[in-house]
Amino acid sequence: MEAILEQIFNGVIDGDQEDVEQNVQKALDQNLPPAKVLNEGMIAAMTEVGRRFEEGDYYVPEMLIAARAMQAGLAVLKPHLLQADIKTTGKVAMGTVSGDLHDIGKNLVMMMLEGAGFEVTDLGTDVSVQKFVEAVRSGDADIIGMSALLTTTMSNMKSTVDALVEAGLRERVKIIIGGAPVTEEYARSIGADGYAPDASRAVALAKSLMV
Ligand code: B12
Repeated sequence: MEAILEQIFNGVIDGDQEDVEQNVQKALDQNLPPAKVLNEGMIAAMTEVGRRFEEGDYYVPEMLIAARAMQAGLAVLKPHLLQADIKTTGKVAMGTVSGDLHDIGKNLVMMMLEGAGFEVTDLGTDVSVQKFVEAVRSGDADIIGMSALLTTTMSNMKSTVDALVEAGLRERVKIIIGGAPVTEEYARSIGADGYAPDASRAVALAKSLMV
């Protein structure tokens, strides 16, 4: 791995915001592809952070400062992940489901969707079923995107799909879901229109649902 990617990886793990910002900029100056910086530097680091948490080597505060460092790096990377002059292909409203505060993955998916020309509304984190339903009712979304990182909050995706059916709004919108514990099979089982394991495949999925 390029030395600079290793430095970014270590910076995220150590939660060193300034270091990550500077090294992401350096990597871009060295003409490394933004997607490589993202995947091999930052996302790989968050996977390692998750592993350390699972092993009991990291606690919530370490996880949190790593997340902040990742977000600082993402801010530097964002303009480079976006491509200019693309026509809008649809409206997406994205949120992390009720009870869940993880938003790095959601934000990344939103960034990539924006880059692909979608008009994206951020419903935030800890989004209630009602708020998702309102976003559809108000006509602000062709697609609803739900993110969940906890096995305990995933079921709120099903509650949202069920509430949309009950409100007679299900046919008006496509529903896509994602997040670490979510699977294709789960998406099918709750009646969502699709699942994607990462942000670039989320874009391909959203595009495929707009045709
Ligand atoms: C950072 C982090 C935190 C941060 C979050 C900061 C933030 N602003 O997001 C903080 C410290 C707050 C946190 C808190 C907690 N966390 Co946490 N956290 C993580 C960690 C390390 C990384 C998550 C992350 O950002 N990954 C990087 C992003 C880029 O990946 P991603 O989110 O998976 O998103 C990608 C895809 O999934 C997909 N995607 C995501 N959303 C969507 C949506 C759609 C529509 C689509 C199509 C695709 C898609 O595309 C994304 C981009 O490629 C994970 C470990 C892990 N490996 O996931 C644990 C993890 C998710 N946390 C965990 C736990 C247990 C908790 C806490 C309960 C800990 C505690 N005791 O308090 C709390 C819960 C707080 C709450 N109510 O939400 C567990 C969950 C276990 C489980 N199975 O339920 C994990 C898996 C750690 C572990 N290995 O045990 N956490």
